[in-house]
Amino acid sequence: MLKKQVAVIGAGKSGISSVNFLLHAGYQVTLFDSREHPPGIDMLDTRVEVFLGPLNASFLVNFKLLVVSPGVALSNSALRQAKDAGCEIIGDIELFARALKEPRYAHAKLVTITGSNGKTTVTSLLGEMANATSLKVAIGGNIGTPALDLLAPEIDLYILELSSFQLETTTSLNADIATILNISADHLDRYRSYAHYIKTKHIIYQQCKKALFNADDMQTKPLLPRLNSLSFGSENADFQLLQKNNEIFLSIDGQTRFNVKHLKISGRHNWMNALAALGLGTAVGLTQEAMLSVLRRYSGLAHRCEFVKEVKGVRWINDSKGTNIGATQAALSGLSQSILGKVHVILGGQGKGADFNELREVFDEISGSIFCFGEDASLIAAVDDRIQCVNDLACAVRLAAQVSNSGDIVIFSPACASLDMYKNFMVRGDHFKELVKALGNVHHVEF
Ligand code: UMA
Ligand code: ADP
Repeated sequence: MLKKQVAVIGAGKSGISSVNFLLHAGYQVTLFDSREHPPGIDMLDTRVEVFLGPLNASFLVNFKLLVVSPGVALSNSALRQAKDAGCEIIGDIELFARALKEPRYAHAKLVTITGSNGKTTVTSLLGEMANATSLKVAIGGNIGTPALDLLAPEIDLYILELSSFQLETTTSLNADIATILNISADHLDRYRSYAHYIKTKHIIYQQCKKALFNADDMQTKPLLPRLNSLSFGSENADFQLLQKNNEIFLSIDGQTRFNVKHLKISGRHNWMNALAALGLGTAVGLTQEAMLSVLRRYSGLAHRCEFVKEVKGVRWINDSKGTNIGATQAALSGLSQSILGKVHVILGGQGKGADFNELREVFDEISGSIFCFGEDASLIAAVDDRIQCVNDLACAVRLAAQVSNSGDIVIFSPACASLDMYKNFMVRGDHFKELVKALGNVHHVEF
């Protein structure tokens, strides 16, 4: 009997994971990648036929099922022609969702997390909370490990971070609880409009048993009125902030549970992330004891408002993962009020079609200097006369060191993707950290 044929598009992490899953499930797999020499291609199972170079519709139409990687836009003309010819287009998350219905996996619960910002923080925080119980937990998706690589009969709880790219090719998630943490403009170079981006985020709620939305951001509220839902937010929510004796607490159902001064992650946006994790954890039955003990010790992830070093009284912060305007707004908001000195900002990179004028308000809160670099530096500089364009990150760090004084903060929160000058946001953040650390060494010589 002929084996069922599937095409996998993209030889990155999710593509290779899909190939392995499909081979194991008995499919005959053909792999396509638009690069001429994708790394690791020589290590592939010899049963897989590989086509490299631009996607060709006349090849693709021969397959009933195409499994497309999240980095490949569905607007690609070859994919559109294949779809018009009747090919089914899905992604690795849809393969995962279908597999999870198999009897050997069906006992497990699934939490799915999306949003423009805070996804990785909430996913890892919830993961630590779940790991503090006796449950067997698997954490993956956009955060790093492809979802299909997590599948195992012994897992009790899957926690998936999902990007809008992954949601585009997903139709049957069926999560026990799904959340959209917040929505602000991002990836507008990939979507027809902001409304299209929002609609894509809402795919996460399809067939979910319960939704958790952000009461401060009604764009996140499920559109299906009868969907069983919970909310988190500053006020009027199931998981909200409460003030008591001039202190702020995270609360559950109106009961104060955790004083935010005990959180190691800073900023109001992280209070929201903590509330969201409490909401998701409660919905899947984690104990409050486990969740609150993790909140007390969780110190956040690298490249997200990460303290790097104090040099001559100036504190340097790496927020390289601030890759859109909403993230940079959250990172900068309130910083000036929390310190005696000035806040200086370094930003820039690829703007992904964003309107940088939206940063004007938060720039007005800041009294320090602003330096920008990268592909869209001129668009950023047009927002405010105070902004100075420089050649690169090294130059920005050097100038920021010259203008800052003891008691100030310098934060690198790019509001942009890194791909114009770096492999990814981590390499960019590591470069910033290196520059700051070196600055400490030469400080007494140069200044
Ligand atoms: N490719 C093509 N044609 C194209 C575009 C890409 O053939 O038009 C090929 C590339 O040559 C490459 C492969 O596709 O070989 C790359 O696939 P990919 O870009 O989908 O990346 P993966 O390695 O599969 O990683 C993906 C996610 N990447 C993207 O969504 C861009 C990873 O998220 C995720 O961790 C991983 O799956 C596992 O689930 C990264 C990301 O940047 C961190 N996500 C974006 C974000 O967070 O903003 C959405
Ligand atoms: P994501 O995975 O969605 O990109 P991360 O948790 O990695 O989110 O955080 C990325 C950046 O977004 C952080 O560096 C911070 O600047 C900002 N951020 C984090 N949480 C929030 C939030 N709840 N609201 C707005 N911005 C946030």
